[in-house]
Amino acid sequence: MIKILHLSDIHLGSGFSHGRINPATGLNTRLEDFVKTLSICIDRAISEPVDLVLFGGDAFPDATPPPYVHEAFAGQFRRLADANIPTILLVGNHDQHSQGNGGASLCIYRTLAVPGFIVGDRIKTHVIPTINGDIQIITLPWLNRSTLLTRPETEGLSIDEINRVLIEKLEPALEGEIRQLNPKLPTILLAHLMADRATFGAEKFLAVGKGFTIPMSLLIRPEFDYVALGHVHKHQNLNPNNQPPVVYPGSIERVDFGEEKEDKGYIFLEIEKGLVNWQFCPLPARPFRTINLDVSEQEDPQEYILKAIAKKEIKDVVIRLIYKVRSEQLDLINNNEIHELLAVAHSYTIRPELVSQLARPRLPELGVGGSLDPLEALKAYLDNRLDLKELGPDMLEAAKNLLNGGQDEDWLESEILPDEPPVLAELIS
Ligand SMILES: [Mn+2]
Repeated sequence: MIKILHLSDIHLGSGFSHGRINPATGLNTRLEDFVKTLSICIDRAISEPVDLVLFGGDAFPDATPPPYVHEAFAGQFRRLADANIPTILLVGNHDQHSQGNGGASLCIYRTLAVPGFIVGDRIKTHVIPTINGDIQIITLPWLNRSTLLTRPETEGLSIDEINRVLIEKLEPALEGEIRQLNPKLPTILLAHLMADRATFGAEKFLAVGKGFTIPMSLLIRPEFDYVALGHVHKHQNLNPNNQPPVVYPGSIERVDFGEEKEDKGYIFLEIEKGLVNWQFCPLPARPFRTINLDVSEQEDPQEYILKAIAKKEIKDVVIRLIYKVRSEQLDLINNNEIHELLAVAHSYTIRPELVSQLARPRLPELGVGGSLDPLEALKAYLDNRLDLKELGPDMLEAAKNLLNGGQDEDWLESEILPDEPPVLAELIS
């Protein structure tokens, strides 16, 4: 079987705000974290050794990273070249230069003719010879409107329409690659894209209404033994019946707090024609933790905050403390104490959120949020205004009259009632 390591979304050089400068190296600690995690992937590839490394795209936060970040990336991938491990670097959306074509940040590997390295910046099939047999990889980089479409083709079109035209162009291009595949060889589609079934965190669908999504039917094909994806930072297999597996490995380190609850890792797989075993291998990415508190009803907000922090594992963790507080409580908060307690965290931010007096329900019987029946609201108001007791019945009567569109108030109905709300199907199509 052919052994492959599939990793994606390295984003080297991002998330510096969650780190600090390491005085020993002068580098941001988050760059060092990312390099360390990446080196664990490369170590595994070399120690196996694997026959091929597939990188699913998004090497850096953008196409023009500073030279020292570029060098840190190259320093790790160079080890694969030294070990004679073929490597495909696919171009993701973050690798593309906004002005130009192709993968500006990764094309240097082709220009330098790094042995065994392929830059996947176009739709193309690559046959890779390995000691365990040949394998064919179709590369499908991130598509943008200038990849497949000319300007006149997209002029005046909405994002959804462009998405449709893009897929109409992609389908035959991909089909063309599939038709010329060698049916005897194991086959992988390596693609940087948003699949329309991908989810985000708490199973929210990422793709809804965002445009530029690729239908699953283009990915689930009997010709593919494995579909190696990049782009979504949460690890997931989009095709649970595994025929073929359609896998996002996810990012290797947490880029921001949106990834707080996600496991980070890479995929190790063994493949031959018609058979694939794959496994998600967790990486010791630095943990992120949000401490979310509401101290607005606390008598001793300071004590409450300190106790809540003490209960959490914060050593070497990236911490975000958010607490809701009333403005008149601010004098009770001693920031120095909080800073002292958080000092063992890798880094931290503190965000007090002022609870507006107006936002607090003054009539608890009306509840918080939700929609109110105007008459119920008026009744509750009158019940709380003893001075209006005698006027109460008349006011209610007048209000009912108004709401029923009494006398000359016909315009109320036609002007104020909103149009029929759109049905859900329209919202998500
Ligand atoms: Mn991406």
